[in-house]
Amino acid sequence: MSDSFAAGGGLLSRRRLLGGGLAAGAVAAAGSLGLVEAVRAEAALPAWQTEPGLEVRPYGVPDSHEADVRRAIIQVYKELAPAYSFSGTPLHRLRGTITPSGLHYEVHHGGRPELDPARHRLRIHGLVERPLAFDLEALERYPMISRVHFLECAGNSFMNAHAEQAPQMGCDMLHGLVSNSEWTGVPLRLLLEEAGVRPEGRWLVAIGDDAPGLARSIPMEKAMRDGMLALYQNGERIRPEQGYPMRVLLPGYEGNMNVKWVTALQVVERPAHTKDESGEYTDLLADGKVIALSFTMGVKSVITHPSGGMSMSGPGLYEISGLAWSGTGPVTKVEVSADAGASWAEALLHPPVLDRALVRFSIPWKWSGAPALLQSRAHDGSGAVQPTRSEWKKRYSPANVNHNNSIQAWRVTQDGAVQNVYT
Ligand SMILES: Nc1nc2c(c(=O)[nH]1)N[C@H]1C(S)=C(S)[C@@H](COP(=O)(O)O)O[C@H]1N2
Ligand SMILES: [Mo]
Repeated sequence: MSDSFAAGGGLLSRRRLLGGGLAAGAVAAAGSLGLVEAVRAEAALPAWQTEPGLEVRPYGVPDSHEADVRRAIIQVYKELAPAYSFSGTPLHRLRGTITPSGLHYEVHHGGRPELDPARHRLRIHGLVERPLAFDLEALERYPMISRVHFLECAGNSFMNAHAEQAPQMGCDMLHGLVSNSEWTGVPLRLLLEEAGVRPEGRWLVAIGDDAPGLARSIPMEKAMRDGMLALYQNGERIRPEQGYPMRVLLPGYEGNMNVKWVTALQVVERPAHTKDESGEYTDLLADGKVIALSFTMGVKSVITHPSGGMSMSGPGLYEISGLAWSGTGPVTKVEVSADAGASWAEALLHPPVLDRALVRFSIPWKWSGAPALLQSRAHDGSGAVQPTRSEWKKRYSPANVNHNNSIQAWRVTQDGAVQNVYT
């Protein structure tokens, strides 16, 4: 079978591996086990074959050998404010697209409150006909919807925006502030319609019941279109880290607008310019202007396999795999380059390709063993294309760290190390 290259640097047609006939070489070692050893190995039966297994348990956890698959905790003001923390999903240790709930990324501005679900209330007040308060029991009686959506912190990939030298870190530290879950809850529209929004009520201020009382202004039109009061995450009640017992979910919008532990929705005429939106989440542009309220996350992709900190075990066939997403709609195309951007080949998008959810892409790659530069570039249905790092830097002030959706470059060295580089 001759190789059909799809682009330079050894990229093969994205359909190639699915056709079969190309063993990646990993299984070859098993065949080298001699007959005598094989027989001896069979003779000594391990305990788990001769005795009953362990007792059943009411709630499962990952195997003990997987204990190092965990979130990377980043406390940028560790001394001053340890409760202000980020923890990145180990994207490079996961496959598929759904983030296990225990590994969903976290951003806490003031730590995680421990709320009593029996006492928690969601109030809808302000410019409404009937101010309402809901407890969890009442909300359980409303019709619910389920949607798979990504959530991404506006500050995701900030280290690559910011640091002079490309930081040597893995996907968890660099890009781990994005996760993907199936969220289930009550459409905000149902609750708002019950309260009766007055015509002048064009905005909502959502307020969280944590120490910083994180608050964000949300366009009423967005809340009515596809906003959700999420109560469940991947089938079970939302984790404490994700806002137990309830959070706002605004598909495609920057993470901080998805207010956790939400306790109030105040209907107002115009944006409140809360501390959270007038400070940290204002985007600074190159020309000195700002985007005071920026909502939608840009089109983006990250190669997770191989990625920073990994090492390749010699030349041969590999599958390049990664994740892509856009806050605007479904990803339509991901291209991969293995020759520093000289040529690009289209990767396979693994179904289902959902609206504002993570999608897995892959492409087979025959690594010659020479130094290589791997990059991925995502497109969405609005025609938006992921920018290069220099294009992205041109748009924003050097002080801006939010909304870095620029193309990531991984260098593979001759000895198989994978490093983060700026191009
Ligand atoms: N009440 C409250 N809501 C909050 C936050 C917070 O600190 N307090 N952090 C916000 C930020 S900055 C992000 S990116 C997302 C993170 O959601 P997650 O921790 O479930 O991943 O929640 C947002 N909602
Ligand atoms: Mo965030």
